[in-house]
Amino acid sequence: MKKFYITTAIDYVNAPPHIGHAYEKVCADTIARWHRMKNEDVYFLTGTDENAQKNAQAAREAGVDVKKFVDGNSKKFIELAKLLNLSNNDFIRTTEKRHVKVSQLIFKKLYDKGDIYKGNYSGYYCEGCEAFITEKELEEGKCPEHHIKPKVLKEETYFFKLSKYGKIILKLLEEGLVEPESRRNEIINRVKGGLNDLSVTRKNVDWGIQVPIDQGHKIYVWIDALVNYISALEYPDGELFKKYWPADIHLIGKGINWFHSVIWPAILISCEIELPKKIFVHGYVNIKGQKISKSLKNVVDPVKLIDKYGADTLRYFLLREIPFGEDGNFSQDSLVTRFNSDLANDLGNLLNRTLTMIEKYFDGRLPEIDRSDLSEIENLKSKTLDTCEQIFKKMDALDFNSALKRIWQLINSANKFIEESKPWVLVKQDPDKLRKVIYALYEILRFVSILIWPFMPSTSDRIRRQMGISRKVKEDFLARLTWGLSQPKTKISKEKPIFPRIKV
Ligand code: ME8
Repeated sequence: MKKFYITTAIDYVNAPPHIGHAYEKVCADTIARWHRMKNEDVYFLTGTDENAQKNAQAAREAGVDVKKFVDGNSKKFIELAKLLNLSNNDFIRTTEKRHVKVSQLIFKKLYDKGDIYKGNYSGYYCEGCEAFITEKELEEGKCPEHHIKPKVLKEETYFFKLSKYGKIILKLLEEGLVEPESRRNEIINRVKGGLNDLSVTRKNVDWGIQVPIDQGHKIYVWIDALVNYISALEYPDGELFKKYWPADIHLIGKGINWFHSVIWPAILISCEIELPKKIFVHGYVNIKGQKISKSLKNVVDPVKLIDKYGADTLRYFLLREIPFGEDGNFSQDSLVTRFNSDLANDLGNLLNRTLTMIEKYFDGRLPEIDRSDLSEIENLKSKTLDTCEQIFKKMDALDFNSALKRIWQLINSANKFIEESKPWVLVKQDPDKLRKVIYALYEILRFVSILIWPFMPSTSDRIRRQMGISRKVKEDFLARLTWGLSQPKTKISKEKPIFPRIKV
């Protein structure tokens, strides 16, 4: 069985999760489920980044003990993962012992390799990024990502010899480590400008992981954060590490590309650990074109949206609306518009109409058909199989919104087929054809229930339950995408509409 290891970024716990966090996790879950459907042995990791100074700062501002504060917020991320119906195998918190141990081990390995030396850092530090920032990168004296003035730091520190790895990292990037190409080129250009050694410890801070070779320093948070991808697998001796490493995909947002595409590979090379296969960089969810930020007071709470519209609606909206790799906008108005058109009108109606006809014309059981001549539904069959083929390609390219578009084209052809074949006329004039029409519609719905599973797993379950199919979509379901597997006489059990229209 082919293994597939996918990770997300681990989120800072200086505040509760926002919709951008939900977006990344939903994308990763969709990829994980897609690979499960391909019968691969998937390991999906997510978690929280807890040792950052910005977490400690937020706790101080809230007047709460730092550990209590991060525990409280981390819980909200764990809760969100459940509410979003994520299929993660593990959730790592970087304050856990298992993580601290491996972070210290990696630091020690870098030191033993001769890649760490003591020196003095003097320059800027952006607490939003938790990153050292050069004068050249500032825009009007502020960090371009967080629009805040960086701190001026002058302190003793240990440096990691990042500069030593410039050439090899450039080669890796040119070989395609990072996708999409535009994000890869950004980093290539920066690396060509030369790499500076990186300050990897902080003095005079009391929150963070102890440097193993010097009691007076804490490990710079990005060094420990990146290590989560292997500490969760119990590097170096754990069975999980042996089985799943290297990661097949590190899924991250565009703001943290540098850390993953340059610093992480350098650490791994220094420690003689295999490199991840791909780093996929997604865009941002913006609000009215603006970045989500506390200071702009435009933070959207995904939990409230899930309460109001359901997890699958939010998942569908994010995956359908935002082309993967690009930025996109969120607004409740567009979510409701999509809900009413795509979910209530197109998918909900197709299910409802088809099941109503099975109830009305066939006493609630899928009719038997004469398989010797299926010419009347041949066109629909080939459209369905062709759609599947195209979707497979889109899914492998992580082009979710095109894959969803294709599924919806199929749904709409089925709706059109109802209009054109007029079952209410056939019932009197051509019962034989009616049976075939109904069978074809039911088959398409069965295909749809499988194809939407990576995107909307509970909707898939709900559709299948109403269709009388007891087996839930899981592993190896691609083989079920074969036309004609639906069993005549299957008893359906129609329920209330799955997506009742929202009044605007
Ligand atoms: O960067 N839209 O944590 P984080 C989409 N702890 N994605 C967004 C986003 C938005 N509006 N805002 C943030 C960190 N993200 C580090 C990661 S990994 C070893 C350490 C993405 O809470 C962001 O790019 O700021 C990142 O991938 C993830 O959410 C966590 O962001």
